[in-house]
Amino acid sequence: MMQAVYAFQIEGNPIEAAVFGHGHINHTIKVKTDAGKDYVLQRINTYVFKDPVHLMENAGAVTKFLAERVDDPRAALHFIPAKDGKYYHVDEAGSFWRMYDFVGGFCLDAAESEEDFYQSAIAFGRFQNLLSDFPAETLYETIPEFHNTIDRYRLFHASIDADVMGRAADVQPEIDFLLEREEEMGLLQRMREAGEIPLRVTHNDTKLNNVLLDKNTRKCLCVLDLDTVMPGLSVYDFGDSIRFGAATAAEDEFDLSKMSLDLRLFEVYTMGFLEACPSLTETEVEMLAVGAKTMTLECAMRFLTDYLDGDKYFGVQYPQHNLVRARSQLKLVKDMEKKWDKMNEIVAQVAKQTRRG
Ligand code: GN1
Ligand code: MG
Repeated sequence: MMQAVYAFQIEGNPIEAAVFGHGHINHTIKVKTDAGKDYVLQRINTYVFKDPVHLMENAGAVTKFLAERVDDPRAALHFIPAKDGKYYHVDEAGSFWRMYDFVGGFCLDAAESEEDFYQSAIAFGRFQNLLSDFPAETLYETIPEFHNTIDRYRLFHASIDADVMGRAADVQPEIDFLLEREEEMGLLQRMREAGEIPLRVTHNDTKLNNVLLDKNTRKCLCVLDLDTVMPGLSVYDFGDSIRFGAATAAEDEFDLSKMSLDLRLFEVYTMGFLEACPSLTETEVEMLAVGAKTMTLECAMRFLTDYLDGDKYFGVQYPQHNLVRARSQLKLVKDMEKKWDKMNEIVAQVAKQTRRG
């Protein structure tokens, strides 16, 4: 690890290094130097991210673009180049490292107030808005077809047909529910192909815990974890935040009666997102609720596909874990269908308040 620290262009000499945060994917270390500087050093998980060079090119290009457009230097991650000028270092063991400035602040795993959730909406809306004239097509797809719902259905069909674990018969109601919505859930993808909604830079992991908040003001500073930054649709990012943050229960809640959509939180997030991202087109705004439903249903389908495949992608703590997750997400979809008109009314009303012309 020390070899990795010295590979980067740091100020001063390292005097302290300690494991930092509780990420499950990358290994993170905080480094202090005798010049009074703090850095974050990360080893990228190359099992999950097969193409770390392109991943870092994406992250480097996006953060550079952001840094040129914000006043507060803490509002964009600042990667430290290695001594060879690249934004990563490969050590003798083949491990892949990167480093960025540590600017303080904190992250939350769950919102403690509406204001916290609002701040995450501002952070992701601002991220989207600042990148609205970034050429999205120049970014690499770090995970190809990540939110191509039509392609996710193709994989789902293949898993049902293969039924390698013999689990399909027991989950027929869930399978039927998903298949009944196949046509409807391809809508965003078809709109994207027809050029009706623009290709954007998307974050793809728009959970509250990827937002850095200021210690003193508790306001958002910036968005973290740029590993899945890719070309995509703005409504995906909006939708995934709703799926995770506006739900009344955890993603793997067993008691389905606890799972529903909190309309107040939906409204709060919509307000923050639209205020911070005036560059969304009319059509994108009209599709926000569709984005929330699509991301939730797609996530349910990914969990169920993995359950049918024998739990190869998502980590599981018990044999039915992916099925429990799929069912909780499907319950959330059902609740969205019940509240569908209300969701769209909220979007229209917030749009009227926050957007002019
Ligand atoms: C995975 O592990 P985490 O929370 O960063 C997944 C997301 C899913 C999420 C569901 C790269 O994200 O797409 O929404 O699980 N990330 C990847 O909990 O597949
Ligand atoms: Mg993540």
